Amino acid sequence: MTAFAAVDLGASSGRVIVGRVVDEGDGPRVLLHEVNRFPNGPVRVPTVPGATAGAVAGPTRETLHWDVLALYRGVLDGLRAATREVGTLAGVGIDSWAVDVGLLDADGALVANPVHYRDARTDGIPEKVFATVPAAELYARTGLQVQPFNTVFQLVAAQGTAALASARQALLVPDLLGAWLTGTAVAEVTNASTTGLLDATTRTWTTDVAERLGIDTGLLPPLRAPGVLLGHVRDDVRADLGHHAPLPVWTVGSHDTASAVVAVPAASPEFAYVSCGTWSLVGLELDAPVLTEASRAANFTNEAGVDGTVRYLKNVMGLWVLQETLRTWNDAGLPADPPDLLAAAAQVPALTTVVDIDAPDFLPPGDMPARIAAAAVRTGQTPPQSQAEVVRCILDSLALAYRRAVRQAADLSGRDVQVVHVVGGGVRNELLCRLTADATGLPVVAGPVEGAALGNVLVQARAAGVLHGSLADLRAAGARGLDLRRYEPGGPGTPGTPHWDAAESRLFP
Ligand code: LFR
Repeated sequence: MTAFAAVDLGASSGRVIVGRVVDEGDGPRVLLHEVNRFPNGPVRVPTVPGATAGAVAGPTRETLHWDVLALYRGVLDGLRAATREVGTLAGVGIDSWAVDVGLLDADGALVANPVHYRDARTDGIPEKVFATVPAAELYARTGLQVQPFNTVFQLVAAQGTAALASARQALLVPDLLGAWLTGTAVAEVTNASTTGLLDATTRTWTTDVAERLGIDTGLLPPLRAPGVLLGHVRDDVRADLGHHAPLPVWTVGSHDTASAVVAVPAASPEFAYVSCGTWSLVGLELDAPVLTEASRAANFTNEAGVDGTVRYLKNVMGLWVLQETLRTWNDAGLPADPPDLLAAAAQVPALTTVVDIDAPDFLPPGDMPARIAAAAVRTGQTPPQSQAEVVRCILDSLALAYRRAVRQAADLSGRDVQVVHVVGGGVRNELLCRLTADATGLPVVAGPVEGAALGNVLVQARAAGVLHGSLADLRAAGARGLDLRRYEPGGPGTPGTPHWDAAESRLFP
């Protein structure tokens, strides 16, 4: 038995998970055990007027930040717990959400807490960038979807700030934590592909584009592929963890979605996936990017996957809308128990109200039920009234968005799709899985829940020489012993595929 620690940081919680690779004669498989879970979330912080003595105070601004030091503590606590549990770890791998960076100054010290991708500082920035580098040119180079939070837009938004002026290096969140553990600063390529500064074909930095946008290319660290040695945990940290042997840190698909896609238990290439957590990432795994104008118009992204694959996908707003809805109700003193609400939502007639769940209104934190009501009114529908109706509207709208994304991805890439794999927290949402099968008209295979952590461990295990072979071999090891559930279109409580056709043409004429 060999054990690895997967650090998987999500938008609402961070986790450290021990993955044991075991083989009882029927081939290797991975057993996961969570050893630490800690909360994560945005912290809204104001600037303080007059922070510079003698300066004329500007208007106070508020910025959404991540509390990255609390995350680092959670990671260290988790690695300590993992060491207590298994004695000696064969490695550590780190993945998290994408795009956000920590800036380091000339001393290598963190300048400020990373800004959260849901902060409004990038409002209007994409348009400003496109005036210098046209959107079509950027897409042809980077293959990246336009999301206001892409790192390139964040760096342009930060121009003129004291923080950026003092920055010498910009590290994506997993790379920042990896640098703190090992002292080695790199940009792991799957996550680097979400910056808007990586060439989709050559997988090198587009330094010429950065220069045209006035971005200091010195901020961009050397690139590293997933599945290599980053370095060893520094001796002082290792002593503090109680880990006696040298402790390697391996690069993995440090973009959580890249790790989740590694863990998709697909048996043939003709699959689509929904990596379903705070976001739902819906798409295909391809061998080469799709950089056509039609693909750009549909805002599909070509993010880098493990082993040179391309994650051709669309960001669907995801369970975030449900999470924020529950938070809004909770703050208002209304019942907000997910199992009860989901059971009630299952009783609501399907497709009564559907909204474009990917509309920009749903991106920032806030009162989602009010935004859903406004979206319903805008499209000539009756807003959902009861809490159950609101939840049902969210789930129907998500399933409709998954259906559109799967079909568009297949059309734009020419890939045939036979099955939809749902991985991540959404696996637990039976109603959503049923609706997804019905909406797409395809069987849904749900599992694993901890997709990103499993993919993280699989890539580490191969780097360490414990597993061998291709991505397909890793997937087979990951799938062995998983408890997968299959849903067919036309399941109980679903309206049938023709009703989704009608809803789609009503909402997206
Ligand atoms: C999912 C995810 C998405 C990315 C979004 C923001 O956790 O990594 O893939 O678009 O978060 O970083």
